[in-house]
Amino acid sequence: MVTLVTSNKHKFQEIREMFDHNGLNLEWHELTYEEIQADDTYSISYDSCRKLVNVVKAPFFMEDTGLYIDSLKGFPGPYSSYVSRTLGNPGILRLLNGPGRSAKFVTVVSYYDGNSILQFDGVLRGHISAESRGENGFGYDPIFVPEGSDMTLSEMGIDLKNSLSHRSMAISKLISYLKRNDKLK
Ligand code: ITT
Repeated sequence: MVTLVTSNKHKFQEIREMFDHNGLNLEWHELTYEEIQADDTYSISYDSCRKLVNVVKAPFFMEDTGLYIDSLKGFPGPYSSYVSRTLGNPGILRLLNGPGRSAKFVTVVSYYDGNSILQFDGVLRGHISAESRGENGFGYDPIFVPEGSDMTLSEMGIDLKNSLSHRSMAISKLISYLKRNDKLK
């Protein structure tokens, strides 16, 4: 049994769906942990995982996700959580007047097997919509339109989001690793 550490129930729901589809069990350890401020999602995710090694029973994983807006030099990136709580989606829309709306989501999963930490990533490119749309999902989903789609992530249900998202790419890599290495017995 593998444990996911997160304070975010939406993340747990999305990831549990994927584990379910693969016939795997997932335990949720609901915990809010401190994140360092660093330039990239990989170091933030690694550092948070390392600090949990003596707190949570292995094997476990957590993930860090950031929204990077090209015309804002990657902002909010590592500040995604703070910016979502403060500026929110209306604030992001106000910052972006006109063209230059391309952006990406990056998810970095850090998995601790009791011995070492392994990382798996996923990137979803797209753009920030002109207005907030949709009822599903969470966070920046109402203002993010994936490449090749007309819908925001919020207008998609969980299955459609999971078929293309940053998170599902990173989690697919984790699941393949776990299956390949027979880590789930
Ligand atoms: P944990 O750290 O406890 O897992 P969190 O919600 O703080 O939960 P992150 O730091 O990874 O998670 O997320 C940073 C911000 O990005 C936060 O405001 C999220 O709502 C948002 N976010 C993360 N994944 C997202 C997704 O798939 N779609 C839209 N917004 C997302």
